[in-house]
Amino acid sequence: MSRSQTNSASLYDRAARVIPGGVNSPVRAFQAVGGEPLFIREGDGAEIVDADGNSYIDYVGSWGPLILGHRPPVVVEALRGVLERGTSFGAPTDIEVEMAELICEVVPSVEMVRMVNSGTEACMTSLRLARGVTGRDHVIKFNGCYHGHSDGLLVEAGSGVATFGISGSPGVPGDVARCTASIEFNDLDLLRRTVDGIGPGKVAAVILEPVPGNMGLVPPAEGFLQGVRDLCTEHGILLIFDEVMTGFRVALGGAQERFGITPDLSTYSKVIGGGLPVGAFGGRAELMSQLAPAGPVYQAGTLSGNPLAMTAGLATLRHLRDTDPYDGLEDLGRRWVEGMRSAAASAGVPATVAHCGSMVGMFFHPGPVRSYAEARQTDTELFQRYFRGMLDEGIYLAPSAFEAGFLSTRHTEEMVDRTVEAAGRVLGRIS
Ligand code: KE4
Repeated sequence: MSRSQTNSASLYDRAARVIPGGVNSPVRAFQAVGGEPLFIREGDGAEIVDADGNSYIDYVGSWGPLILGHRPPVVVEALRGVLERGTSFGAPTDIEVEMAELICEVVPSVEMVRMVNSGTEACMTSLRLARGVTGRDHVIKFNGCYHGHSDGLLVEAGSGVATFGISGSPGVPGDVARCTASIEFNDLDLLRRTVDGIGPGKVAAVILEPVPGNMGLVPPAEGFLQGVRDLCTEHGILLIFDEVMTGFRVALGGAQERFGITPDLSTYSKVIGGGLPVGAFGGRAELMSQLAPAGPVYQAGTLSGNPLAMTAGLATLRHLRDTDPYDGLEDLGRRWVEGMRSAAASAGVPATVAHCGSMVGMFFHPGPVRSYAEARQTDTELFQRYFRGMLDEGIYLAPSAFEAGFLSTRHTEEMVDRTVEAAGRVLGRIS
């Protein structure tokens, strides 16, 4: 049953005239799944309603921030309160001190934290800090891991053992890309050879998503994260955990708590803003105190620590700390995986299904899927048809085979079961 999309279509037509691609972030354009994007009118709990009044169970959750679902009362009430004080002062406030204190309380590796306005800014600046502190220029990232769109991180694997990156986008100078190597995830030997290939004392940082969600969900292999940590320690390389997606989601203390790894720097966004624009990065005081105005590494932001974003984020993090929903989210993620595995098997569709807490993922491929190279071998054409079928069933998935899904504290077992039943019907029809 195809649902009316008249209003979305006319909004998209207008948008395309005045916004590049009709959207303010490329993945929203549905290019990876075909057709035109839905325009969303409102959200409540685990559900959203589009411009034509169609409702969906939402597994995007604004790409991760909404771990408490849409319009959680604790956040809405807190925002109502802070609006009585104002929206922005361009001066320090008590709220951002409380936010910094809470992050430092919950994440042992973070002794100091700087607020910014996006995950891109957090990752970009954490690299600048790592280079400034070590005096080294090269950084290593992993294919399929996304750390925002700053020049030094929009880099693809170069030729051979990727000691030198190549620009992943027009506008990124080759000289910038050459300082970033991008290699396959879950391959410790390749990382060791890449560090050796670049040369001693040259690599400032290794940055990674500890549980990648930007190539689809690809969990770290047993021992991989510890191996990266040990290799960085051995070579005086700073390890940066990009916890923009995993932070406060896969555990209160993020992936570093879940896997027991201590990075040198960590980046955040999404959950810590409760749906408002925010980013942050933090680490040991000896590193963070090198940032302006305390130290020489420059970084700044007009709206950094914005009272509205801090208020929404604080309300979210305090609620997570005080209610500890993580066991429930883990159980729901497991239910989703078991249901999806069974639905795919019943339809005779090879699938690799995984979760890490409330992050979920399904590849149409017998698996295993341990890297971006393997993720790209999955059946993306089948995913397109699956995505469309699920939309018709009232299930809103990320519009790309290379994204993760997100559960919230407002998703119920009944919703997950309904989603699994829908998947069974759709896969039975399209395979
Ligand atoms: P932003 O600049 O989009 O706030 O954050 C960049 C970023 C950094 N690190 C990780 C691990 C991320 O997942 C992201 C952004 N995530 C994507 C979703 N895959 C945002 C969606 C979009 O680009 O519209």
